[in-house]
Amino acid sequence: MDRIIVTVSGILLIAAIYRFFFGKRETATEAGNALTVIVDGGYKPGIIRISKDKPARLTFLRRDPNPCLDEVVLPDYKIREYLPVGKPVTVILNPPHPVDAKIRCGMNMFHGKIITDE
Ligand SMILES: [Cu+2]
Repeated sequence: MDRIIVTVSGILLIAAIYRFFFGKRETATEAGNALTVIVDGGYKPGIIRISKDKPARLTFLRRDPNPCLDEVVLPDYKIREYLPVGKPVTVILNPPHPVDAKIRCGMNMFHGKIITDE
């Protein structure tokens, strides 16, 4: 019996480790026409999928007073916006969209990502 428990917990542990390193950490959230991104210890959702040929409207709502998150930068769109705490800020991303666009804070410490539909 003990041996079974050890074997089973061993297998579960290996599965957990495998998932940690190789599993998809976060799936993309479809933005549709508009999406609100919560800025709180990072960007939530962290991976946003937008339509290839359509403008996308992203509203950043900052809840985190950490000064690190004062600004949101979308370098691929040449956008840099100040985010007051609790006040939503909307940016419009116009096509052509880069395949993989970055979202980051002003100091390049927090990151998110925008990907496009094929
Ligand atoms: Cu920062």
